[in-house]
Amino acid sequence: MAKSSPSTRVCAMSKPPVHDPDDRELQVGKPKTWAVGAPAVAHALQISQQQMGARRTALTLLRVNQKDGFDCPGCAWPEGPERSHFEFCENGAKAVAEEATVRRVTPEFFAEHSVHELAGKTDYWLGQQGRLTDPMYKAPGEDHYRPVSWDAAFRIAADELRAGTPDEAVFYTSGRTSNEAAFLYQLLVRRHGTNNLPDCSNMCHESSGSALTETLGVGKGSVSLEDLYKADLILVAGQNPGTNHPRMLSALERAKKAGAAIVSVNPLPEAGLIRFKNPQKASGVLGSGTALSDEFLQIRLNGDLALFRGINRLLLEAEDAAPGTVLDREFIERHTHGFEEFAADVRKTSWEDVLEATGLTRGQIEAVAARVLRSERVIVCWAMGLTQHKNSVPTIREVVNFLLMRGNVGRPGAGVCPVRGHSNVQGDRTMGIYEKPAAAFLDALGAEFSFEPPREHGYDTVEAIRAMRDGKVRVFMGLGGNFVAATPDTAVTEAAMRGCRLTVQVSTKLNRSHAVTGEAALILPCLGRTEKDEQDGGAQFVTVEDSMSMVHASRGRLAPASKHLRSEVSIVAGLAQELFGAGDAVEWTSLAGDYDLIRDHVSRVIPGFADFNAKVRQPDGFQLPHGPRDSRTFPTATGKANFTVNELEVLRVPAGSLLLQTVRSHDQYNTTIYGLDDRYRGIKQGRRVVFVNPEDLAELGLSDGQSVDLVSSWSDGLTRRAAAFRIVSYATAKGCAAAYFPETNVLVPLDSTADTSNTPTSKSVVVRLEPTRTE
Ligand SMILES: Nc1nc2c(c(=O)[nH]1)N[C@H]1C(S)=C(S)[C@@H](COP(=O)(O)OP(=O)(O)OC[C@H]3O[C@@H](n4cnc5c(=O)[nH]c(N)nc54)[C@H](O)[C@@H]3O)O[C@H]1N2
Ligand SMILES: Nc1nc2c(c(=O)[nH]1)N[C@H]1C(S)=C(S)[C@@H](COP(=O)(O)OP(=O)(O)OC[C@H]3O[C@@H](n4cnc5c(=O)[nH]c(N)nc54)[C@H](O)[C@@H]3O)O[C@H]1N2
Ligand SMILES: [Mo]
Repeated sequence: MAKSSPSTRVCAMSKPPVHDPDDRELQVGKPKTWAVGAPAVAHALQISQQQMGARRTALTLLRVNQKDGFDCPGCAWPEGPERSHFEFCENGAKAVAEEATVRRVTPEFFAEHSVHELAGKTDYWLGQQGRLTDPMYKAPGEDHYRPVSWDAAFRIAADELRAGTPDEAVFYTSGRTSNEAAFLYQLLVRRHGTNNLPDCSNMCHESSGSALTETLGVGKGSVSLEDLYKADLILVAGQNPGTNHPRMLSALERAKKAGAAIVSVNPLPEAGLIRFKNPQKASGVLGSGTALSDEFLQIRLNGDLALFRGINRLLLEAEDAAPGTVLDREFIERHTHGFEEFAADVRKTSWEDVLEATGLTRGQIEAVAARVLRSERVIVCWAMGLTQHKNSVPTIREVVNFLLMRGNVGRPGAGVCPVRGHSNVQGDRTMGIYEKPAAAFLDALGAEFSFEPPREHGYDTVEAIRAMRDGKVRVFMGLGGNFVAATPDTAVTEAAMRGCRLTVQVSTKLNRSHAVTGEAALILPCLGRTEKDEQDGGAQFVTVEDSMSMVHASRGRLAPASKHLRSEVSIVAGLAQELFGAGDAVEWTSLAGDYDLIRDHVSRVIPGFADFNAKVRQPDGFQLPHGPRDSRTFPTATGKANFTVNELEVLRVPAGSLLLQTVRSHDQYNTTIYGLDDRYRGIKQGRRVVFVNPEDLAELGLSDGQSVDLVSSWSDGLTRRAAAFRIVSYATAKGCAAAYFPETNVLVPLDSTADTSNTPTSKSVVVRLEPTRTE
C-alpha cells in the first residue's frame, strides 16, 4: 500500500479506527488570538454538566484546589497561598468532569462488547463510556472480560509474577498516582526484585531531569510562584499554557503587571500566549484582556539550542565590549565549573547555522539579547516543545548556560522552570518511581525494610517496549495511564503488548490499554482524586508534589463511583500481600489501613520528608529543599553548577518533507479525548487535521482542505503511515507541521529518541504528505 521509497519493507499503520464517525462534521475556522475568558467558563460548565449533572458539578468544582479539598488532577501548576473560590480552569474542570462523570462501565458492558470490538473504537469513544466499576478478567483465549473477585485477581497476577523471573515483569506508572501509592508500588517492585519501573516521565520531562541533574544537581525547577512575580523577564519556550497549564496564565498576567516582560518562543502562535482574559476577574470575562507576550519568536521546530547559543554568543560579545557589565563574574567564579571551555565554544557559533536552525532573523535574536541585558532577573519556562527532540538534553543544558552567565539561578526572581505535566509526576519520581535509582536511595530503602534492593538498572518506557517486543516480558502492569496509546510506534507497541502473558491495568476509566492486551488481562478499577477514601483506619488523604516542589494533601469528597472500587494504595498492598505471603517483613495490610504509616516510612527514607505527617497537615503543605534554589549549593559531580559545551547540529529534512510535531488539542488530556474541538486553533468536530504553513503548501503543490496521508521514514527501512488527514493552512513556522497525538504516534519510530534521556522525539518527526488515495 505504500507508494514510498524503494527501501520500504513493511508499512506500519495504526489499526484502530482511521475515522471517527464524528470527523465527517469537521469544520475549520479562524484561530483565536486570545485565551480563556467567558467562553472557557461556559464550555467547562457544559462538559461538566453533561458528565455529572448540575448539582454534582457545583459540589465538585467548588472543592478543586481548596486547602481542604482535592488536588486538581489536571496539571502540576502550583496553587499559591491565596486562593479564589474558583481555583480551577476550564481544562481542570474538564479533567474533574471526566473523573466525576456519572457514566459507568459495568460487567454488563463487557458482556456486550468483546475486547476485539473495543480495540476498533476510537480513544474518544472509549473514554466517553465512563468509570470502571468492577475488577474484570480476560482469560487466555477468550474475547470477553468477566467479573473477578479482588482476591482472585491478586492471585492471578501474583501467580504469573512468580512464574517468571523478576526482570520478566514491567511496572509502569502514570503521573496521577499519589505519593503514598507510588512509594508502596516501588517497594513492591523492588521487593519483587527488579527496577523495571518505566513511567510517563520517560516520555515527558525526562530530558529536563537529565539536563538539570547534570548541570545543577537537582532535576527539578528552581523557582516558586513568588519568583515569577519578581522577574524582569520570563521566556516561555516550547509550551502552550493556554491549553495545558491555564492557571499559569494568571501567574504570567500578575508577573506582567508587576513589570515583567514576556517572550514566547514557539513555532505556533498559541492563543494564550498572545492575549489572556482572566476568567476570575470581571474585566477579564468582558474586556479585551492582557496582551501577554512582548515578543513572539516564531522559531522552527528544534531550533532552540541554536537560539540559546546565539543569545549566549551575543552576551559574551556584549561583555567584551563593556567588560564587567554583562556576566556575573563573582557567581561564575564561586559557584560554577567549565565556563572558559563553554565560552570558547560558544564564540565559534556560526550565525548561518543559527539562522537556518531557528528560521529567525539576526535582528530578532539581538532584540531578545538586548532585553536580557536590561533584565536583572530572568526565568525560563518550558515544556514538551523543548523535551521531545533528539537534542533535548543539550538544548536544556544550553538554557542553563544562558541563566548561569548572569547568575540567574538561586536568587529571587530568577531560575529554571520546567513546567510539569501530570499533577503528581514530580512526586512519583521523588518517591522512587525510577528505573535508574540512586545508590543512596536504595541503601535507605533497604535499611528501612531490611532487604537488599536490586541494583541493576531497569527498563525505561522505550526499553520496556523493546523487551516486550523481543519476548522478554511476561507481565506488564500499569498503575494508571494508557501505555498503549501514549507510547510511540503504535503498531510495534501494540504487538509488544499482545506478546505478554498477562497485562494488568489499574485504572479509573476505560482506555485502549484495556482493549490491546496480553493473552490474559486484568482491569483493577480504582478510586480517583475526587473520591472519599475510607480504609480500616478511617478516612484517608493522599499527598502530591507540584511543579514547584510544594507537597500538600489531597482529600476526595465524592462517594466512590462504585462500591467495588479500591484505592491505588489498597490495590498495591493487596497484590503485595498475595505475592509475598503472610509473614512478610512489610506489613502491607496495616499500611493500606492507615496512610500515616506509609508517610512515616517515607519520612525516614526520602530526604526532605522529616516530620512528613505533621508538615503535610499545615494548610499549605511544605516545600521540599532544593540546594541550588535555597543556598546556591549544587550537588553535581563537580560540586558546582556546570557549564556545558553543546554541539549545534542543524536538523535538515529531505526536500519535499516537513518536520512534524505531535501536540495536544484544547479538548484532550493526553490520551483522554474530552471532545473533538480545538477552539483556540479554530478546529471543530474533528481531530485528523495537519497544520501546514501556506508557503510550504504552495511549494509542495498541496492545498488547504485536501486529504493527505502522513508518512514517516526512518533508518530501519520501515515506512510508517497515518492515513487521511485534512490539511489546514496555518501560521506555523515554515518547514514545520503539527498534528494531534495519539493519532500520530504510529509515525514516531521507537528508536527515534533523545540522546541521554531516551525520550521519544514526538516533536520532530520527519514526514511526507501524500495525497490520500481513494479507491
Ligand atoms: N488540558 C490539558 N492539560 C495538560 C495536558 C493535556 O493533554 N491537556 N497534558 C499534561 C502533560 S502530561 C504535559 S507534559 C503538559 C504538556 O504541555 P505542553 O508542552 O504545552 O503540551 P504540547 O501540546 O505538547 O505543546 C507543546 C508546545 O510546544 C511548542 N513546540 C513544539 N516543538 C517546539 C520546538 O521545537 N521549540 C519550541 N520553542 N516550541 C515547540 C508547540 O507548538 C506547543 O505550543 O500539559 C499537561 N497539562
Ligand atoms: N506523540 C506524542 N506522544 C506523547 C506525548 C506527545 O506530546 N506526543 N506526550 C507524552 C507525555 S508528556 C505523557 S505524560 C504521556 C502520558 O501517558 P499516560 O500518563 O500513560 O497517559 P494518560 O492519557 O495521561 O492516561 C490516561 C488514563 O489514566 C487513567 N487514570 C486517570 N486518572 C487516574 C487515577 O487517578 N488513577 C489511576 N490508576 N488511573 C487513572 C485513566 O484510565 C485514563 O484512561 O504521553 C506521552 N505521549
Ligand atoms: Mo507529560
